Amino acid sequence: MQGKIALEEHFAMEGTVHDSAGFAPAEDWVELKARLLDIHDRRLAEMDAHGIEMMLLSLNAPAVQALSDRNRAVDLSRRANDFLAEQVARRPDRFQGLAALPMQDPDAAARELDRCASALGFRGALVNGFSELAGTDHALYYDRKEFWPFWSEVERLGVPFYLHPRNPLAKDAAIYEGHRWLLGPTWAFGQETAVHALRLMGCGLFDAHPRLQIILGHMGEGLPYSMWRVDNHNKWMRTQNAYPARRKIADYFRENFYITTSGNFRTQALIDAMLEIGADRILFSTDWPFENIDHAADWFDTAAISEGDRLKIGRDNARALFGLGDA
Ligand code: GRE
Ligand code: ZN
Repeated sequence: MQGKIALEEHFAMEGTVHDSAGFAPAEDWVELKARLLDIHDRRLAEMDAHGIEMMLLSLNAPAVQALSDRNRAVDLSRRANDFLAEQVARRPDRFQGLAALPMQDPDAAARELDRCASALGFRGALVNGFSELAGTDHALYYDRKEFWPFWSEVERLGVPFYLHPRNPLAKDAAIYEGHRWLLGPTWAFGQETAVHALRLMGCGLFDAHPRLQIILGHMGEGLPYSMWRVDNHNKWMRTQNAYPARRKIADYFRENFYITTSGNFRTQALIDAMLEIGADRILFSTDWPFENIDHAADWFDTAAISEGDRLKIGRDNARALFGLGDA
């Protein structure tokens, strides 16, 4: 399929690229690093070769979210977003931006999102999971009340928020002890991000802000496959889930979430997602440079789905969600 739009597509700056070093064996790091630091050469050639017209770019992980100093988080976000805006300005027909945000300071994050959406023309934000903050030894998840004014601003601006994975803090990762292969994209990324998304759904955020739209990668981080069980376990018991939100979790999933195909190039999983969240809320993505563009595109272009659904997932849903026009 020609004209695809992809939106979990990462770049790095010299100051953040080392955050990705632990995710490649030494012999592949040279390649991964070069891919992360490139925007206009290899990346564009890969896009041309595989029918990707547009990438929405975002900073690598965990970057801003791992800076426990609030001021450094604010500073890195600004620098990354200014850098990205310059890159986008060189090829606005092929690249658009998603903002990095200093969630360690919710007011500053709201202001930075406003600046990115208004002054820089970015299409939304991509945040790498929970944030760390000096003075607290725990992960800050965004269902906490101090983030609700931030969410109010996201809703007002009408831009999507991509909740991207990161690994759990070491103190929360006992289950992976002695099994480090389960960290990262194998399993821990999905577990971490799915629980964060469920916290957002259960806390009542979407009752207060029904127009918020959250994007999850990796075919929904396992949530489509488990959505029925979340709401329907132990049905005979008089009390099931006790949470502040008013509606079933699946209602929020279907109305306040989109998912992408990033790094999960499997037709069986896509069809399950289509049956749970619907083809209107699934968006093509690759997860370059961690995944290969040819692996993503060759799979998607020939996946056994209808051509109408392919056009929606490959391009039209993203156009509508991000206001990318009909060019
Ligand atoms: C990502 O950000 O998408 C990512 C990493 C590390 C390994 C795999 C991966 O940051 O997809
Ligand atoms: Zn990613």
